[in-house]
Amino acid sequence: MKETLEKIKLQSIKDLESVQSRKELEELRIKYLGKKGELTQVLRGMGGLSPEERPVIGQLANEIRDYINEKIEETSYCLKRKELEIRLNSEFIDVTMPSKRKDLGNKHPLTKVQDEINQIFIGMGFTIVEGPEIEKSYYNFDALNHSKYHPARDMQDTFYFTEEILLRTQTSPMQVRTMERQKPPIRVLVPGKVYRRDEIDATHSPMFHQIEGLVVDKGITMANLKGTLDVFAKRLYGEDTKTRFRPHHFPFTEPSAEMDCTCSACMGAGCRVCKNEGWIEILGSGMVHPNVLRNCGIDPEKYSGFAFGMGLDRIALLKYEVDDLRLFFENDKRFLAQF
Ligand code: 2NM
Repeated sequence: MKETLEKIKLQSIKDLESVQSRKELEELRIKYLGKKGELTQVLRGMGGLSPEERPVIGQLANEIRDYINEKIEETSYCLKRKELEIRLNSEFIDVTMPSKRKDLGNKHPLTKVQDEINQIFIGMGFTIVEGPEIEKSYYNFDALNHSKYHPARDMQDTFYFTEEILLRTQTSPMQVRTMERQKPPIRVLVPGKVYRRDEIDATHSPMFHQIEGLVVDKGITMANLKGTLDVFAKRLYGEDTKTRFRPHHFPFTEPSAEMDCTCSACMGAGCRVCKNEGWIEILGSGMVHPNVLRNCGIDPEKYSGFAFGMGLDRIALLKYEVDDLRLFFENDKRFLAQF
């Protein structure tokens, strides 16, 4: 039995030397120390030994078991180290390597034109204000001098929640709110989304963008209106741009005028962009109606003002020579990435 044990010890040393993986090591552990392992068998057979032999063989068997256990742990540790080393080498990260280019995106063309227009008016002392898209019909129509029978109030043209609550059709309700809470001098620009019941096509959308401006102070005249808007046109389209004003009608201004600019594509010579007119209509304007000032608690005997409004979408279409408004709202990255 002693010889068997010595043989087991020698064999286990050999086996342990040739072990290549932790799986093989585990197999080896089972081979010697498992339930049916070689050493376990020997220990089981000790019942047949004489009382003198038993402690001697027992001690030797225990020594060999401890020895094999120790060797297995040692080998296991070495194998783990080796595996780690291999992983560290193969999973090496070069932190100095340039990163993959991220798709950064860019500003929407409408946002770009909006920012540009905001900057021009900020440069002339205007403050940008924004307000609710869900409005009271009082702010959208009544306060702005629209008669009870004005066609824009029709259910066919405006999105109503109730008789009193609607989606604003212009940003001027915010100008009323501004005049209600702020004493002149007032110089504000109100950009934002507006809503009208339109069928979608290349030039119409039920949601679009407006920019309206308002100036109220003592002694404001049509000359201030024309001067301010002429400077705006020159800043937006270039210093050579000329403007002209044509009489018009709006409920909230009197007198009212529409402003045209010389076409920036052909400098007034006539081209595809201006449909051979040489001029492009870009905004509506006028002197704020005394009724509107009164509705907002401003005395029209003391103060006067001018206001104007323009469609951002149309200005952007012209600027980038895009021929379909829907492209601005479809959010196709291939289109938007061009700006
Ligand atoms: C326009 C044209 C003309 C306008 C008037 C006002 C207010 F609140 F002062 F009465 N805000 N915006 C106005 C005037 C808007 O858009 C084509």
